[in-house]
Amino acid sequence: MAPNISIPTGVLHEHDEEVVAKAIPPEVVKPSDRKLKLVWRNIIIFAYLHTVAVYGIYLMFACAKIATSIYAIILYQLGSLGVTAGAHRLWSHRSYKANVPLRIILTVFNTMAYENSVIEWSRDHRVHHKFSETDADPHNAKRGFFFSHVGWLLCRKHPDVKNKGKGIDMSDLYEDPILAFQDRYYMILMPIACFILPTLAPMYLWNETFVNAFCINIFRYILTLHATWLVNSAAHLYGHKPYDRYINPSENLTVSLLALGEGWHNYHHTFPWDYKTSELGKYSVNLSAAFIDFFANIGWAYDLKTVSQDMVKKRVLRTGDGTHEIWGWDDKDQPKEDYKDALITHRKS
Ligand code: ST9
Ligand code: ZN
Ligand code: ZN
Repeated sequence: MAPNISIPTGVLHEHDEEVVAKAIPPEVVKPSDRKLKLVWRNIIIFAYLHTVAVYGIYLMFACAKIATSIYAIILYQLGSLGVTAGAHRLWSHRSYKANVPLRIILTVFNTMAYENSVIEWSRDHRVHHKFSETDADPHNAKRGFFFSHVGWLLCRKHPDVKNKGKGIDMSDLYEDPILAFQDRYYMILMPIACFILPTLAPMYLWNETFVNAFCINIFRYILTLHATWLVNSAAHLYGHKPYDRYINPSENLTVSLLALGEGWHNYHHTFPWDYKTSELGKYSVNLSAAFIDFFANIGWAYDLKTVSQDMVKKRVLRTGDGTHEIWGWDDKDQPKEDYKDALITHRKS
């Protein structure tokens, strides 16, 4: 059931200096706070993983069994679903509810993706939505493509992330025993689910070599990471803004294809409670919605939240950039009154 009120996304309008000044009190933001405190452990680990991943790509074409590559692609999809349908849509945004078996499946998938525990991931993500594009946003896209893509994982967080993040309510997730279990035993569960079992399975099931199985699995992991990170970087920088032209998040098809439907980011930041994270019901560009709909059909997912067409239309006309495919500025079928209303709002803003 769609709620009939618009939830503030916490997004600041670039032009609104007063709002920005209120959100980031001058005493909190000092130029020195942005000084990078590099975490060399992470830099070295990511450099190593990327080198192995590149070798994994070579092995896929040079000597690995085809089954190993197909298996890696399937694991990429399953792990990604643990992030998109799990950590993101179910747990960070509560955009639908899931029964215990589905929550267990999603937690297993999520652990295969190693993007930190659901509780840690969701805390950062709730902070990201509430303080988007400010220093309190863990991957503040105003600090550039590299920082929002991966740089933020290679240095200490800005003090604002921790200070303002303290105010985020996470009690709903701590109360879920499945998530509490994952969080508590993460450093045991994650290596097993993300690295050990995915490497052993091809070796035992179809006699793949250790090197092939290991390197191709690392490639699968790095691919999942980059697909996810692109939502923070590319989808915050490039694309149209049919729903809200005042925010950075944009509609990005390439990111949607790689990230199983998570690149429709202008829509998502405007209507974060929609389980589809997009207006589009097309499963080809939103595999995560297909997954949730499937489980809704068998009764494992329920109370799916979405947004009424009327609410979308009003928002498009009030704050969109004119690129919406139905209610954009150059649509011949659009009633003249709609143009008039929209232009008046345009002038006011
Ligand atoms: C990874 C995550 O890759 C990727 C997330 C991307 C999110 C994308 C979202 C886009 C939308 C959804 C689309 C999904 C698409 C999926 C597509 C799939 C194909 N609030 O963190 P620490 C406090 S992970 C409140 O250590 P440092 C807190 O007290 C990759 N408080 O900060 C905390 O203590 P505790 C693998 C906060 O020391 C304490 O600070 N993982 C918050 O500055 C210390 O926290 C890695 O590589 C907050 N938000 O270190 C690990 N944050 O936790 C990488 C912190 O005890 N991480 N506090 O409560 C690290 O090594 C470190 O976090 C660090 C920062 C070095 C980056
Ligand atoms: Zn979100
Ligand atoms: Zn975002």
